[in-house]
Amino acid sequence: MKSNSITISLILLALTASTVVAARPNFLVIYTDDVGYGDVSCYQGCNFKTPNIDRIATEGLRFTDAHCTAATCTPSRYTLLTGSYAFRNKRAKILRGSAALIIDPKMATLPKVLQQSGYATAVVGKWHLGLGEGNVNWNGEVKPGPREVGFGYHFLIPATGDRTPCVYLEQGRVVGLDPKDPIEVSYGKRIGSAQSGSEARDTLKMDWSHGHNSTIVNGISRIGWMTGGRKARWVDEDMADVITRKAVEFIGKNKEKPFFLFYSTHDIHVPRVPHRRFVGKSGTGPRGDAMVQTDWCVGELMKALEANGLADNTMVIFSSDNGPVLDDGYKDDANEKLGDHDPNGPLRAGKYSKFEGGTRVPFIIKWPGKVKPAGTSAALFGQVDLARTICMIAGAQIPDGAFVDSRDAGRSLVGKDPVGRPHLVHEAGGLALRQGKWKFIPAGGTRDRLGPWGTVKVPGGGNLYDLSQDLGERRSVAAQNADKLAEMKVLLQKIRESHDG
Ligand code: NG6
Ligand code: CA
Repeated sequence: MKSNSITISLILLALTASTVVAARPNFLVIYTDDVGYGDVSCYQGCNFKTPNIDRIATEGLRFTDAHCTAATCTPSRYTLLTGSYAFRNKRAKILRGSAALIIDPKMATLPKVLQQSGYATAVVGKWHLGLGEGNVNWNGEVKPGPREVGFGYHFLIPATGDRTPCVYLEQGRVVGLDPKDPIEVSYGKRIGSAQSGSEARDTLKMDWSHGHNSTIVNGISRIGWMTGGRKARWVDEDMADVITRKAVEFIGKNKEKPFFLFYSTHDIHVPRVPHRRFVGKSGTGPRGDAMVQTDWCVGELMKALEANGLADNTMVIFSSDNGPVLDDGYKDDANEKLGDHDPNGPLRAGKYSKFEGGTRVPFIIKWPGKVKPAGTSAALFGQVDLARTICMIAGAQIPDGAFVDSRDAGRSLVGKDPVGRPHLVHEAGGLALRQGKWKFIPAGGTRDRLGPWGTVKVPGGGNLYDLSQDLGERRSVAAQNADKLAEMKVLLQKIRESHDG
């Protein structure tokens, strides 16, 4: 009798445990590259349609004031994964393809905390957070890397599509490397005898406009030098298919356990070379075609969730790593074929800028049963909060001292807090600050427009914008609001000096 009741208790315990495990949601973060506020059709009328992304909004919540941390890639990604503002790490700037890993493997990260609580974790796609300890030997095992910061699986574009090395890295190894044709990468001294993009300019598939004139791979010249690894070099046209297949495989393999998948697209970063299925589909040239391709990839991921019975228990987030850019180094008709498409929507400037267009990006969440369909939220939301918020939702144990700038934004993420963050730092070279409707840009220069750029010189005291009246940041009201300006200057300094993220 006694042993029977023990057996029953054990069964009940096991059932409860498995129910709890099953209830833990999966997280799919779709992190696009250089996609602006106006590049997704549910944000405003685009010249092309993004139906799969729009469907996430129809089934979920679309934020109108959500931000990545910085107006460039590396710092935004660093913050998303570490919950620490990137300005606290001096190395978190646009990295060369030969840069060492900038996340300390001892640091608690979003994937590591989830992994320690039983999640399967993966990053598929663009990395750009450095690899190894400097002077990486690409012919051996490359580490430390994603594995050391908490990703159980990785399949990477190591830096960017426009930087060498132009090969994929899977679980620390270059995919398809022929040991007889070893890879060497250099960001200083020129290596190899192949002609560069400057020398063989008339042979290029896509001409460069600034920079991007070193090693030629797949008919496109890149930043940085690279020799060897000929069979392993990627084909840009296939990149979206390759990484999407890897992500879909990961979903299928991990359907029995909770997972965190960081799917990080190369699109719509330069060079914009979509597969021929998408060429001409947007009517705005390669930049828009790359966006149509991204939308297709999103559709494939959604299908994979549905096919594996995971759609109902997966939180899907769609966002971008910085604002939009047009000519970012290649002559790809981004300006010429733009028509009346508006990559930054109502905002000013984009990538590289302290104006809102630098960091205010599409941010959409779908989480069936938890987030009501077809909503919009005007809450001020920062990707810096994803680390703590996701770990809290997962019920993971967050170590003391982890995620220094990351707040639990769970209520805002599900649409229950219409206000959101009290303040948010915006990094673009220097820092700017949001507080409610106010935007403070300290003295100095910042980029304007979308490439080609102009420079705006912000005068000594700094500029202050009231976004409720002036979303396009056209009229500084610093003189009329001297107290507010002074208060925000002090607050920004305080955040800079202490962990008051
Ligand atoms: C810039 C590159 C630009 C892009 C950017 C990084 C030049 C002239 N420009 O230095 O093309 O690669 O770095 O973009 O080289 S990001 O989205 O990864 O931050
Ligand atoms: Ca980017």
